[in-house]
Amino acid sequence: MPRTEPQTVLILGGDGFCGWPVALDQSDRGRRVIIADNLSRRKIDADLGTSSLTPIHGPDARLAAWRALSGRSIDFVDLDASIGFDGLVGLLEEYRPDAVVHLAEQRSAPYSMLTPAHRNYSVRNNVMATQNLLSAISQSGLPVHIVHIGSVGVYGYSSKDWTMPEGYLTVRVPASAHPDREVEILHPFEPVSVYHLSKCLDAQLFEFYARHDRMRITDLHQGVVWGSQTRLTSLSDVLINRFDYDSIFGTVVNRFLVQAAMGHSLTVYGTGEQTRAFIHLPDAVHCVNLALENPPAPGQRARIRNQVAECLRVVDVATMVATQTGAEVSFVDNPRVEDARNSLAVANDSFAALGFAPTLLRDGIWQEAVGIAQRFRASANPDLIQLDGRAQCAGEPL
Ligand code: USQ
Repeated sequence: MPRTEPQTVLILGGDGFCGWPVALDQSDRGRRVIIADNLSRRKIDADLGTSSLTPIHGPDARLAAWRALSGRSIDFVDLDASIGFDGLVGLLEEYRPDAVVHLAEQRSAPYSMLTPAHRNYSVRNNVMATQNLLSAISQSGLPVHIVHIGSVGVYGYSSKDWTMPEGYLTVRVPASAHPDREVEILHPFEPVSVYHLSKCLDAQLFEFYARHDRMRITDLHQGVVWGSQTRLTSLSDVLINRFDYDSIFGTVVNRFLVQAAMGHSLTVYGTGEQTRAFIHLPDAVHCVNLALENPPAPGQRARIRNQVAECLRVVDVATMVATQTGAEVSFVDNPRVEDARNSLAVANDSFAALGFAPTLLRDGIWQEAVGIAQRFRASANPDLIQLDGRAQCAGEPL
């Protein structure tokens, strides 16, 4: 399939941690961008008593600042994709987007495991947002390319002595004729949380709609994101992106950076021998664009790309941050249900073939350590470092 330039891009979840920098990047490329978001991430903060380290402005202020700085407009629509099927159909009819970037999902593994209500919310919200989008596109008949942010964790994290392939596995099936037949199947799922389970269910929906409705779908299996800003979110404090460091939504590298800036020791869970895949936020934004410009053809199976730069053990990440900042490393009881140690290697050949040259943590961590975490450290709240999420959310999730 030749490289294509989408003209109009609808971004579901464009108010979130990855969605906002993707929206700015797409607008900066001269594309018409529409954000649809129900601001649920901000509402979850209010429920949990958490907040971004960086003070984030509301959508109207952000979009006005972007317009003033760039001369470009981004439309904003308040829409909950998990219940807004008619709204999605209306958006597709009104804007006729070439592509939809789908990030309208609850993205925290710990949040998805807080209570039965949070488990149910995570599955209902994530799966129904995906189903509504696919069903709305099917109804519209438009040749929309969907780019979805999935997760490496749908496969579990144990690739032992092989490299995790990009979504599909070749298996040998005993056949009546000799030799046995080789077929490619979706890589078996082994989710480690209800959140990851919701991404597995998404993947099954993509398999169906790509095959049955000839829909063009790219599923990006993304690793743990580190860093919080891009060139464009750094243009003005009104455009600044969120930076989570609490124990429910904060991802591990960013938590360590804030902990170091606060003079807190780095909270390595267990022995820190959990190996995870990582990617820098600006690289993740770049990869979304590469995926948008390189869609699968109609009738092809869902294209799965691993959006990953490298695999590292948590303890090695902590050592890197400690070396750069002088912070102490502490080993605390692991509040999560996960393997104490695992080996993991993840293929990223498909993005490498498109020219992706990732920033590695060892090359970028110093910049992050002296950057935003230092600047806003005075507003960091120590109570968020180890939050008792269950106590925080007596009520129902959204
Ligand atoms: N960890 C610590 N100390 C901390 C926080 C985390 O040792 O203070 C450990 C965790 O136990 C875990 C690892 O660091 O073993 C990664 O945890 P994380 O919170 O950074 O990331 P995770 O829960 O896996 O989820 C994040 C995003 C999710 C994305 C996923 C990619 O929230 O949206 O899908 O990373 S992946 O892990 O590859 O599935």
